[in-house]
Amino acid sequence: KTQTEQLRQLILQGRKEETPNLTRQLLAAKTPLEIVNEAFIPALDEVGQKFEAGSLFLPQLMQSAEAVKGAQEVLKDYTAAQGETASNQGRILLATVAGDIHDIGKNIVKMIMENYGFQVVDLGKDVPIERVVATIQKEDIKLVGLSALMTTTVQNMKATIKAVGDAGLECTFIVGGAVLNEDYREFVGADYYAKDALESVKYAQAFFE
Ligand code: B1M
Repeated sequence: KTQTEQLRQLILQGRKEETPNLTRQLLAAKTPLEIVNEAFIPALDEVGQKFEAGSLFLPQLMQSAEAVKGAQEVLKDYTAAQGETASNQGRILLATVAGDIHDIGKNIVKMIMENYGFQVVDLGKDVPIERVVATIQKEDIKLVGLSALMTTTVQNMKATIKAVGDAGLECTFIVGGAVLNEDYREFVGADYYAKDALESVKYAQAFFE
């Protein structure tokens, strides 16, 4: 078995004590983004499918998420130590919308954006609409990335974007998250749909050019 396959298995089994170490070893051969794309995402997708099919339950889903979080910390430390990139590429606010506590994807986007020299104002998860509006105003934010993982919370994404407009603030919105697609982007009134972290970087670079 390859190490990548082993990491996938550890995540599936929710073995959170073991994922950081294996991730550290894998960094000798893979980039952080390769580890995300080849191990984290496929494993979490499989966990999500099994959860939906009822062959795996919430405690296991949580264990798998924990196993990824530990591994992600390793990637974060690694990229931070590498980070000699210019850090004035522009500023972006990131938030997982109200009602939604999924933040693994948002945190990956944050890590990669920082790695590319963007300054990230991270409001975290389950962020109240008023808090997004107030921060944009206070920090004079022009580019916003919103994450939503559930069909139910896509509504709050739309409401957040609308509230920013209603407050008379002009922002460009990039949206992402497992359930998002071009149709949802249009529905919520965002400017861009980013399918992953690198696409987010691409839109941010174009925005600040
Ligand atoms: Co939940 N969950 N979960 N979950 N969970 C999903 C989303 C689900 C699809 C699983 C399923 O049933 N198949 C389902 C939603 C169904 C739907 O609405 N269609 C679901 C559900 C139902 C729930 C609960 C309601 C379960 C319950 O309690 N009964 C509950 C929700 C609670 C709440 O939010 N109010 C819940 C809870 C959890 C955990 C806490 C256990 C855990 C989250 C831990 C955490 O994030 N801290 C969890 C997990 C892990 C998942 C799955 C398995 C994996 C999500 C993930 O992290 N993916 C997920 C199934 C799935 O997605 N396959 C599922 C990996 C991550 C890297 O991908 O977030 O898509 P993603 O991010 C990508 C891109 O989308 C993009 O870049 C990232 C990197 O490539 N991107 C952006 C994301 N955000 C962006 C923002 C940007 C740009 C790009 O802005 C610039």
